[in-house]
Amino acid sequence: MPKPILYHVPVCPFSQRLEILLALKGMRDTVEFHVVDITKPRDPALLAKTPGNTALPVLELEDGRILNESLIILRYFDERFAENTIARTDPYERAVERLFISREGAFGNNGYRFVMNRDREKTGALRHALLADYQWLNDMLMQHNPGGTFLFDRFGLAECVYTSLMMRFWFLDYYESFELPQTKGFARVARWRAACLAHPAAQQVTPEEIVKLYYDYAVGAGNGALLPGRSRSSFVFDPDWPGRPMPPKDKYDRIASDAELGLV
Ligand SMILES: N[C@@H](CCC(=O)N[C@@H](CS)C(=O)NCC(=O)O)C(=O)O
Repeated sequence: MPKPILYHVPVCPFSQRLEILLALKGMRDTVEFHVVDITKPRDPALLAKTPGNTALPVLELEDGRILNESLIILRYFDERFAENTIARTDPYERAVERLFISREGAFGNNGYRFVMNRDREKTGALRHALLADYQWLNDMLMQHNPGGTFLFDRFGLAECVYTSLMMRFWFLDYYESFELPQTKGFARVARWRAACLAHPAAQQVTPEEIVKLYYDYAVGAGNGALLPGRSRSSFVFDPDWPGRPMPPKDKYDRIASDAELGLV
């Protein structure tokens, strides 16, 4: 039987959120996954499916129709495989869930801008901006479920969306020694974050994998782009990340070589 095909980059947070949703629904096998290596020129046949857009994930339905944007595909999966709905069904809760999710783009951007920065003068402001996002999440969680763990009674759509981003932010723990302040103002979001990171449906990536693969982001190059003096991106599939050493942390001072990163 034909299945929908998801063209994706497994280490990308926008792909992982879809994997988390399918795992929660127990439906990973209903979708065929095609892995794309973004360090290589893109297959023209794939590019032709999404004119004007190169970003992944891209979903191709059995009849050839295309969808992109992870949040759109997320809801499509939830509605199409509706036996076990993950989004809230009560209209008010649905609205709160949407509001909570509405900040994910800014949250992701703030984390990525922070890791990619190499100007020490800007570090404080970038840290501050990300903490303001966590503060907003803390306030939302306090308002809607102060004594609980998740936004509602279980790991839901909001958690699918944010967990994969918070897992990418392991790169901030490593390269920026970033941690949430251990204060009352962040206690609720810290509890939520810990439960999200530990959830069994969200174990597709590890901190070691993220720190190694995202080294190039930490020195300013995203999406598989090549840095000066380097012939390979830290995003390459071969050599695979488990065999590579942990990257150096001195991102403000220099860019490590292919050899030092175990890429040749
Ligand atoms: N807003 C998009 C973002 C997707 C995105 O940025 N994907 C990255 C990988 S993490 C990508 O495909 N980069 C390669 C490219 O844009 O050509 C979504 O949520 O799906």
